[in-house]
Amino acid sequence: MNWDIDTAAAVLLEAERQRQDRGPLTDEWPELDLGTAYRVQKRLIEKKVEAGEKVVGVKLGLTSRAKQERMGITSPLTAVLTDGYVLEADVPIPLAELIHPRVEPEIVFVMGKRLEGPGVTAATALDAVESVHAGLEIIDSRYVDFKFTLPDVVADNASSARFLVGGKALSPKNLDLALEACVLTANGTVVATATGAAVQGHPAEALALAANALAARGEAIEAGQLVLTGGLTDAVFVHAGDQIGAEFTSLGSVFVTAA
Ligand code: 0L1
Ligand code: MG
Repeated sequence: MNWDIDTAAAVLLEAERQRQDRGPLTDEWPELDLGTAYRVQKRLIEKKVEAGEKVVGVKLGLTSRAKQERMGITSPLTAVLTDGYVLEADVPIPLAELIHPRVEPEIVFVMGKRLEGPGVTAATALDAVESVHAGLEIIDSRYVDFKFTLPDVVADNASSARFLVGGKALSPKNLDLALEACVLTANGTVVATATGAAVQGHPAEALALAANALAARGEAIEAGQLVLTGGLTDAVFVHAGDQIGAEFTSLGSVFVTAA
């Protein structure tokens, strides 16, 4: 194959649509560097938008040590959320549409103001946040066994598949998000715990990181957009009939089942 940005985006999109995992792009296209991978990700999102989806926000990935250790990658990354990834409350994870989904707990921001780097700090980032929510992200790498390099996973829009956001909305002003505790449960059993500090020391640090990284590519986080700040814990595999929950001290609980 003669690899270029458009071909790589089309191959990854087809893998997602056909539920067909594949080897890392970098095995066949070793020249795929990080800058090129973000251009593949951008093209992949353009293709989703051309097919009718709308961009609704941004997500960070690999912001916690638990996730970095699991994936063997130490750099956080950003990806794009579209409405095609939204899982409405009480709708089960559609296993028939996914390859090998895993679920992870997230702290989610809804932006009140536009946030544009460079030079964004955690304090200025938090000032732009309208509300904070509990969330769950369903990830589904298009690569066999979730095995990838950083450029591979960036090109694959950070394994994005579905996400849901809890209905409880809190102002960030009265919260200490570093101390916000989260328990991840699978069928009622605790499988992992963390506090918000797991996400870059504070989820607002992750938000600032995203704004500054996007600025380097000429982009910003818009008012009204959602930001998933990254899995607090490792992600758990999910099978038919499972119920996964993210239970937070202040942000409330979010549950999802798989069907
Ligand atoms: O929130 C996250 O850390 C998502 C990382 C995406 C990469 C993956 O774990 O497949
Ligand atoms: Mg995530």
